[in-house]
Amino acid sequence: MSYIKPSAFHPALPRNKHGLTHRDYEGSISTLCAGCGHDSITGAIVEAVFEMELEPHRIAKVSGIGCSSKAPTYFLGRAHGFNSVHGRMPSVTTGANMANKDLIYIGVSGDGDTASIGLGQFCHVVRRQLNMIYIVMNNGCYGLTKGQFSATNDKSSPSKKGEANPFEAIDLCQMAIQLGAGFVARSFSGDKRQLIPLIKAAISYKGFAFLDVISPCVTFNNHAAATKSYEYVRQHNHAVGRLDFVEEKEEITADYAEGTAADITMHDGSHLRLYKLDGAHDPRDADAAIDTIRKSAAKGEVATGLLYVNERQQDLHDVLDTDARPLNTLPMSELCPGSKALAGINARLR
Ligand SMILES: Cc1ncc(C[n+]2csc(CCOP(=O)(O)OP(=O)(O)O)c2C)c(N)n1
Ligand code: SF4
Repeated sequence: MSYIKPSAFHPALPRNKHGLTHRDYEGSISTLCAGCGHDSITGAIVEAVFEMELEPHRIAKVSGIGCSSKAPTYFLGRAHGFNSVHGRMPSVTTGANMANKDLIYIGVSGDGDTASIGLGQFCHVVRRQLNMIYIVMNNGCYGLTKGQFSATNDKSSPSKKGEANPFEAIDLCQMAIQLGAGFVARSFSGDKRQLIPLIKAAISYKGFAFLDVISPCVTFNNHAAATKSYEYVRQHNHAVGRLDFVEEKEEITADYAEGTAADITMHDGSHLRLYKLDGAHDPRDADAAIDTIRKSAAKGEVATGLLYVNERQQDLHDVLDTDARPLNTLPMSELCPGSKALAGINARLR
């Protein structure tokens, strides 16, 4: 089976100022489970970049490991891409950005990739204020390795076997604000009306832009007692042996107004209550942003929208006062000062 999309398309498809169609912003066909929230985020990224009329070759996609980290394969097939190591997307992106600051860096990670193995890397890329968009596709579990709890899974939320999670969740948006992120937002994969503008704003932001997107895992949020659940099918149909069956599910969408809350029914019948911030929230106030997140959580709601923005953030290149030209464009004569200059530096250190 080929996952390469056919290149033929209708000649009347609208083209942007670069002569590119929507198709030119897509990637290969997704191999994720049907209905996975990560595919909806992929769709939102394609839409945002197409509408912004960015040239795909000006973008670099970097990810770690996980179903979420596979997602960059499914968008911007003409962009640069690097699928790195579990939890190490931030350091790889830092290296790439140091070498060429002229590209737009879209980092894609999972809640396991970021809040578990990659937590240290996450903290340091935030405090270094790397100019990038960091998207966490947050499903509260390790989807790729069969649904173990991740560190963002809510306390008491049951696993597919019905075991309650005994630990408090890490709130990545609160952490990002505390560590100095300049742009922090939260959204839901099925709410394109909110998500696409947030992605556009994050791309336009100079500095570290963090987007935590709640993204349901259709396969591992199944409740054990549900007759259509993964476990139930396995136990009650011996004919399928140990083959894993992933039932096709519909994408969960949400369309609700600012200043209102929406009750989202997940695939396992559990509920997620989203509250969309309105004009009453001042995103320039970091303390107020953390307060809003905490007060919403205390009411059993997840606050979504632009939580915090620092309009005067310096990025890492400003802090380090690097050359205005990208490092990869400097000639060898400038990059290497020669052995005489090196001998002088060494002499000063003796
Ligand atoms: C160093 C290392 N440790 C563990 C793994 C196994 N592993 C692969 S993906 C993953 C978790 C993925 O979870 P998440 O980042 O939340 O992504 P999701 O699949 O849920 O989108 C783990 C533990 C690995 N690939 N590399
Ligand atoms: S296992 Fe979960 S996170 Fe992974 S592709 Fe399937 S639905 Fe998505």
